[in-house]
Amino acid sequence: MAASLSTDILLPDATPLLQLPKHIEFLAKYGTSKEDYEFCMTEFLRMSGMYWGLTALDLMGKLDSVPKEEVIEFVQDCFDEVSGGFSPAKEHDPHILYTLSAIQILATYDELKAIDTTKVVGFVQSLQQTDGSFFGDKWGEVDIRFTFCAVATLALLKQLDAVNTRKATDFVLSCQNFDGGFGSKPGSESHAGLIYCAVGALSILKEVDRIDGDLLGWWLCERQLKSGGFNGRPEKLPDVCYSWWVLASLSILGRAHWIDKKALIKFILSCQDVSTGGFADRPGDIVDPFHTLFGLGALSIMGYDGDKAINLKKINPVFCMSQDVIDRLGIDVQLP
Ligand code: GRG
Ligand code: ZN
Repeated sequence: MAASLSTDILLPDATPLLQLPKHIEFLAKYGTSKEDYEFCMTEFLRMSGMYWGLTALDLMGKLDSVPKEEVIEFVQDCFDEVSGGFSPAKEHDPHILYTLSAIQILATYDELKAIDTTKVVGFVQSLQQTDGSFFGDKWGEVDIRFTFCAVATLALLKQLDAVNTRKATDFVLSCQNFDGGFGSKPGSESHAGLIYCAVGALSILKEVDRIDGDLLGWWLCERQLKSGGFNGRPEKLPDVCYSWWVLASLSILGRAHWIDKKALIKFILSCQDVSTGGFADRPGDIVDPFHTLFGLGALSIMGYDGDKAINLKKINPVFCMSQDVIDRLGIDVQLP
């Protein structure tokens, strides 16, 4: 366990219980007053914001606490019929990040029929480059995040063969560093979020065996600090979202039991705001749907069930969606 207090935090003395009814209330209310400062400032990522909130609600069995028709209409309004991609909000440009979020939302609602999915497949295809990498959109930025989004979108649509999967695998492997981790592109610094993208993509591509799970597993375990939380790279502060990026990666590698589970649970529970509901990155910070999903997601991977009235559903570590949705679609990825 790596630790130096300058890059760690002290937890409050008392650890709150898991506040599922509060989290449901927080997410169901989020965005209902469209004038809220924070809501306005996050328009550029609205589609992903909806995916985070809806998936968290689904994990708590409360997807019905938001009006489904309004959500589907929003997703349809963000569909660009010309390119086949989705934008984060109306009047914005399509991008692979929001295309995956849109497809995840529709898949969760069992409403993939609400759009022309052949156009979406065409959009993803159009982004693949000759070295196997993917652009995020027409402007040509390359990042391993976009590879994950591309293969995850196609897998959810059961169209993985529409792209060159051998080259996509080669590109992912080319982003691996000497320390066992992965960066955003070849030669870039290892980071837990990007490792999740690499390992998740390899799981979908059924090529997890191409990496050294012990070496990468060790790098990931070293992200756990004395507080119990994980950071995303050495010498950085712990943050609840890394509970997901690190633990989901370890889970895909079959090494989730390598961490101190009790300490991580304590850290995650300490990041709840017990009066407003929701999780923050660290104890006492402002809560948001992003950290709420990834806090609950990590608890679900660990099988944590602190509330008798509401159970957390099982989450799929690759797609970050309820396992029952992945089962309903009959999607098969490589897991231990
Ligand atoms: C479906 C769950 C899901 C994800 C879609 C977009 C995506 C795929 C994954 C994002 C992965 C991620 C969090 C990447 C982070 C990239 C990065 C280099 C962040 C650095 O951020 P800093 O410097 O954070 O603000 P730290 O914690 O390192 O200080
Ligand atoms: Zn975070």
